[in-house]
Amino acid sequence: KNGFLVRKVHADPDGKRTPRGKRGWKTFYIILKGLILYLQKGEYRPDKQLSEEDLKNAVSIHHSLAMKASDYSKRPNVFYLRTADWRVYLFQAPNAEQMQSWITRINTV
Ligand code: I3P
Repeated sequence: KNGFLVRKVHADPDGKRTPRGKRGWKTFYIILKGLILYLQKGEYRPDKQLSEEDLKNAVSIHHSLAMKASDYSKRPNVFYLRTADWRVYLFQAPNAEQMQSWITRINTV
């Protein structure tokens, strides 16, 4: 599954609160391949290679949990992703259907 999502980093490994200055929302083209969520920055092209920075942004979704961010009201269609090493991300989807589709895909790989 691929598509554009807006990401906010909420917690770093071990659940440590992500420091100010690194908590902003950023748009990525997301590619879910196996157990890895690749986050590609910049303009999307089908033939584009993942950059070194894109690989650093990649997230393992092995033993992760995605769920609707019902307590987050500043933006619509936002879901949480909590990873096995207790990072927490917020992702904003373009609509409710896409949000649900990402949650289901992440939780059922
Ligand atoms: C963050 C940015 C986020 C905001 C976050 C800020 O600043 O303004 O949009 O989250 O608030 O810390 P920076 O880009 O300098 O990291 P919200 O959009 O959810 O308000 P937070 O620290 O309360 O999460």
